[in-house]
Amino acid sequence: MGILFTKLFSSLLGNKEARILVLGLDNAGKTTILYRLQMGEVVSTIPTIGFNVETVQYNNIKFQVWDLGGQTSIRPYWRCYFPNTQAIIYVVDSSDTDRLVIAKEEFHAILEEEELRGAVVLIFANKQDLPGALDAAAVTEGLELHKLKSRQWAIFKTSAIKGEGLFEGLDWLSNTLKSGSG
Ligand SMILES: Nc1nc2c(ncn2[C@@H]2O[C@H](COP(=O)(O)OP(=O)(O)OP(=O)(O)O)[C@@H](O)[C@H]2O)c(=O)[nH]1
Ligand SMILES: [Mg+2]
Repeated sequence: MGILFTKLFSSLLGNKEARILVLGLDNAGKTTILYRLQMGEVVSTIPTIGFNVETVQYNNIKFQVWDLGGQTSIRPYWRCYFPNTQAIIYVVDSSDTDRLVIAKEEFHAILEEEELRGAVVLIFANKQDLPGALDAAAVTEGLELHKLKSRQWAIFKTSAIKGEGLFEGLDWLSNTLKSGSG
């Protein structure tokens, strides 16, 4: 009851809440992105075992952002977090061309999950500051984004280290979530 009223009042005030999962292979930059969004700073990270969760208030939306560890042995646990998710931020290390195929396979496996059928997808082609980083078109091709059907998605070039592209992506996400029914 209490939660229902809180939700009702916040939607009357124009405040929405959204549960977001940040997924991607290990070392893609997920944790760096989470804290860049939340604190506006680059923090030093260690590989995530489990998750970090923070609230990011942006454009009248309260994003509850879950950053999950991306190591091979941890990826099977991602699905525990799928229920009630409105959006996925999928982070790719654009300089890690060797593992782009694995990144693609994990990406399409996630999107086959029934629980994520309604989730919108924001892709961050991260680490654009590194030499040899693939551009958005090459990452689009590598992830085979043309295969996405009946799904709202967008890709942005980012550098979490330089703080570039992240809020442009969040703008797209907030506009897309606001225009949806949820
Ligand atoms: N050059 C560069 N390095 C980055 C960028 N984003 C993250 N990194 C670095 O990449 C390394 C891994 O970043 P994390 O944020 O810990 O990666 P993660 O995706 O959370 O990794 P897991 O927790 O293991 O899944 C760190 O050394 C970061 O400083 C970026 O945009 N450019
Ligand atoms: Mg991490």
